[in-house]
Amino acid sequence: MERTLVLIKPDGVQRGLLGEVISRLERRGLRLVGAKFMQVSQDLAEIHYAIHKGKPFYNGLIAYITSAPVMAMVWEGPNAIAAVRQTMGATRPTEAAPGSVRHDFALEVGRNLTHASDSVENGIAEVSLWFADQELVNWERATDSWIFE
Ligand code: DAT
Ligand code: MG
Repeated sequence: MERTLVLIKPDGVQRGLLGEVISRLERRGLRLVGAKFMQVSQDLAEIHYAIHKGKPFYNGLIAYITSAPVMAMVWEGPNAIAAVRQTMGATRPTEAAPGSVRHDFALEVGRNLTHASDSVENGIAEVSLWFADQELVNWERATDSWIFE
């Protein structure tokens, strides 16, 4: 079972797309493990996006993610990393597959609505960066055996 950190970024919150994005992840069959609505601090933003430090878009990226609240979540399931990246779509909305969140609701790479971990290892690291252990809920869903083989 994989776990992925999902953020609905400030544009998604401001545009009232929380329900839309969460609904897609629920319908996909993923299981919610943790969620919090929060303002991102400068420190957290810089650690989360450390890999992009020095790139031309870095300052704008930090300003964007700290500009308004985000919805931070952990979702789990078999192949959760690939499944959620697919549901969100490619980084550039104009390259995102039709039917994906970024295709259906976004136009610009700097306003692409969501974040999702890009590997199992980064999923583990990002979940522990954003959530304390006691904020995560281990539970079984009544429908699990109809979704997880
Ligand atoms: P993703 O969010 O799909 O994992 P990423 O990790 O490569 O993409 O980049 C993180 C975020 O940085 C991305 O969601 C939007 C922004 N970004 C990436 N490349 C960019 C670019 N060339 N110009 C502007 N913003 C960019
Ligand atoms: Mg990324």
